[in-house]
Amino acid sequence: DADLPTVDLSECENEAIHLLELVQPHGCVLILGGPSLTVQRASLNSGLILGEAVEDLLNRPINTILDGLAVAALEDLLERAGQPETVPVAGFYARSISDVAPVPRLRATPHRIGDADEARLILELEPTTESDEDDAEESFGTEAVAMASLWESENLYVFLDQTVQAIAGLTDYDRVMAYMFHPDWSGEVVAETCTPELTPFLGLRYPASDIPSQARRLYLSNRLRLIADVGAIPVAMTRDVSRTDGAPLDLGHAILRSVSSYHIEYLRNMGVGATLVASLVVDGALWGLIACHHNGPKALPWHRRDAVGRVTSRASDRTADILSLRRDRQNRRAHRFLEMFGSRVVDHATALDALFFGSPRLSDVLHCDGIALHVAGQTAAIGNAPPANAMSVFLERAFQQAQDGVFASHNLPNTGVTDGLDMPACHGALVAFPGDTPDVALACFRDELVHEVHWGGDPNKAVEVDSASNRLSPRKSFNLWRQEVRGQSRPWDPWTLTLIQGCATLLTEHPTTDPDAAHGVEA
Ligand code: BLA
Repeated sequence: DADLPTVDLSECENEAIHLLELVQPHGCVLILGGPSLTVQRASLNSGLILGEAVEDLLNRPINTILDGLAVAALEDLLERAGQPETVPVAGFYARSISDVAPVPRLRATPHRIGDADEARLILELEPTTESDEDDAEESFGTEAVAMASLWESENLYVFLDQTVQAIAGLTDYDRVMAYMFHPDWSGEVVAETCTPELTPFLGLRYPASDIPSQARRLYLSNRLRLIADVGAIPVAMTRDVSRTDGAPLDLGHAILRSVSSYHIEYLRNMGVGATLVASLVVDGALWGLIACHHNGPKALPWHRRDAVGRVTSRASDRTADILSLRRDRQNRRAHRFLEMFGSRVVDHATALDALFFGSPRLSDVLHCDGIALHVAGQTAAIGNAPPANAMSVFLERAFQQAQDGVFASHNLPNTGVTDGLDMPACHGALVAFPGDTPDVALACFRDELVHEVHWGGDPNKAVEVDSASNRLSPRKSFNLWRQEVRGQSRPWDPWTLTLIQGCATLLTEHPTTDPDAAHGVEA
């Protein structure tokens, strides 16, 4: 909502972060294809992890490299290409066959890429230890307790607070946050737990450019990302021995994908050593993130990471429930008011009596500072409404911008509808046009609400342009930056649009909708 300077962000937005062909060095990636699942490409560190020269891994069937591998399950996964996904293949343990392998045990996680005719598997291998495997059981216990705690509160912020506590208990990250997107894709830390040495981020806002749109799109389908070491040097892939088309490899769903260097720079500037981020998805849209930071490197073992995925998925569902309960409550309240208002309209001599007298009044329910009813060039108003000489022009312009017969703005100067009009006191307006003309309108107005937004770093300098290279880079400081927001009112919730539309319709059905009949409440 804030008016921020415009930098050309296409450099950030256009980076194909799923096609960088780089992986994090704490594991390795093999690309398998063909009937015997031969290695077509490998991350350059695969040799190091599997105890063989990486060139020697290429063109080899996977069962000559790994032991204890669920090869049948892998073949099945490959064959199911093009069919609706049924049972996904979970990860499993494997061993390197090479007797010089430095790592005895591996966690293997496969997923399929490509369509039916050129399907391949991405097999991700992460070194694991026996104690990791033993920890899996304890992790399940902690997860069960975490899951149970998510059902205790119907208050969104209390619930999110319980969620970040639960995830901190499960993972031991130094900072765990719930990050909520605003309609303009800026975001806010709405729940947090962190170690006492860290400065809390709770309540801070971050501009939309911190998380570009292609990243937000990816996070909708790939709902969990881990950066084990912000300082790690990414590893490239070998050539592809199966094809020469040069089509880039899509690592969008690989947990070992190495992330954008812009984001690495961002985390360095923030002093973060490792992260784990899971998506909160509500009604099919990215609603927020559970973001975990660690001061130093941290590769959370797979079973705890999966647990975070499951807890976050349940937290998404719970968020949806809480928001829908809230919407239901608001809609019921609006509905009750409309019923009462309907009978009042019938009982009163005039529509204006119904509108301006009785209890509760529309202005109380809508929390507005002025109301005007406009019929055929005549306006009756109470409270802080535009003067009569501004009204017709205002309504005509608002009508042009109305959607489904309603105009709503909490930032009138920005919409242009008040240009040149003498209505300095009105900063927000909600207007319903029950007919298909601007001649009949019910309008509510809100005064300015001066407030402060606390940003994590100056949002005017969110993105810096390096003058030498012309390359964009994230800001260096994330210290509290206070912005005083003027010229705006409190925003209008969706239910207020329904309510004013309902009232306007009821009023026009009243036979005496005639502003001249007002009891001395003329503007
Ligand atoms: C990604 N930026 C991200 C992600 C977060 C943030 C959470 C997702 C990382 C993930 O899921 O692993 C931002 N991190 C934050 C914020 C907080 C936090 C706001 O902890 C608040 C506490 N970023 C920039 C600039 C560019 C940029 C200038 O600031 C581009 C020029 C890019 N950010 C950028 C990109 C990604 C990203 C490209 C995607 C990284 C990837 O998945 O490869």
